Amino acid sequence: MSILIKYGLTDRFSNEATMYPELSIARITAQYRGQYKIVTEQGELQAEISGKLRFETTELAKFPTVGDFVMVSAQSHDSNAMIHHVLTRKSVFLRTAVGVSGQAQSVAANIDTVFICMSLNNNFNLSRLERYLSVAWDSGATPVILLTKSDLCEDLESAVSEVERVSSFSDVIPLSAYDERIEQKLSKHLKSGTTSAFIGSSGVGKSTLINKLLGEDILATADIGKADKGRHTTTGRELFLSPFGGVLIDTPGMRELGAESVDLGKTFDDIEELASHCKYRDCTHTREPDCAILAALAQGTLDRRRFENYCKLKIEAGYDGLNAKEIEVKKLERMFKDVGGMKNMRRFAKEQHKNK
Ligand SMILES: Nc1nc2c(ncn2[C@@H]2O[C@H](COP(=O)(O)OP(=O)(O)O)[C@@H](O)[C@H]2O)c(=O)[nH]1
Ligand SMILES: [Mg+2]
Ligand SMILES: [Zn+2]
Repeated sequence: MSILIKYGLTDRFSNEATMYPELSIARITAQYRGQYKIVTEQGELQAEISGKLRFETTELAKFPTVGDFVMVSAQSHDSNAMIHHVLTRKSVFLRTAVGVSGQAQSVAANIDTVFICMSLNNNFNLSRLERYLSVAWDSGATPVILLTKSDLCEDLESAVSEVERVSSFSDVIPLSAYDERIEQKLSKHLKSGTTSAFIGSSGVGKSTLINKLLGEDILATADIGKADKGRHTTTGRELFLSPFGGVLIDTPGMRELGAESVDLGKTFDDIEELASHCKYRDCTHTREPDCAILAALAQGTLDRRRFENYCKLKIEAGYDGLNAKEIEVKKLERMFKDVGGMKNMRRFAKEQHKNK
């Protein structure tokens, strides 16, 4: 099998690549200080962005990132390969850049599955989980919930059912790093050629799990600390091929991912469905007569904590009082805040539409 197919190359990218017959296709496997590591059919190479691509890339989020498929020209003897184009992304995780612009910056691209990791001891928090789910659905990847450190949980069954109640569209998988054959528990989601990212608070066991799935201790975990400097600590900027199939990415914590762009409809489908039964279309669910949400809260069929978290995320994302269409526009505006503005936004909206 071709190397790149193992690394997740699909027809969608191969077809787009035919637009650049003079260049070769590659996937970015790591990024560090303006330098990239890429994998091509010929193996691993160092690469950098061509001057033209750098000049033409006006939005931070469009710069090549880990997971991108790119078009490169081969290196001439002892110089780096050049990245000339980024192929259209299937999904992307964004975070707001620190510093001047506040523009979104991409963390990882072309992820199929995002494993949201929450540990079953002190990290268990349904509101935080709902937040992760909202960001994950918005990225274009499919979230799967991993309840880690199951060895530390006394009542696994009720923990799992509590989580299932707030995540109707996602698989929920409890596991422990001490389990035999973790790869089998995740086999449905770790197919060869698929890319998975692990997100979750620091300390929940992401790196430990990824090491198990890689069959060797490649990533630094909390246990190793400073004693072993050889291990990778640059998490989030590197992807790895698992011997069990699939490509794995460790990503930075949620504090960095932010909740500026979220998909609440998928995470809170029950609430949005209820709201559609309110008498007034612009019901604020605070005091209106015939409000389906207030009724459900009073009856106890809708959990108050969940509803309050929904409202909080809506406000945080700036979606409060907006309908679905207005939210889409808002997301686009934010992406192009201080760059090409409306013109870029329309072009992007068109591309998105074409890719659907
Ligand atoms: N009891 C228990 N501890 C675990 C498990 N997985 C990881 N840990 C411990 O949790 C700590 C944090 O793990 P780490 O993989 O560095 O977490 P990360 O920050 O999410 O990458 C380490 O001390 C691990 O040994 C597990 O399944 N059970
Ligand atoms: Mg880690
Ligand atoms: Zn209402």
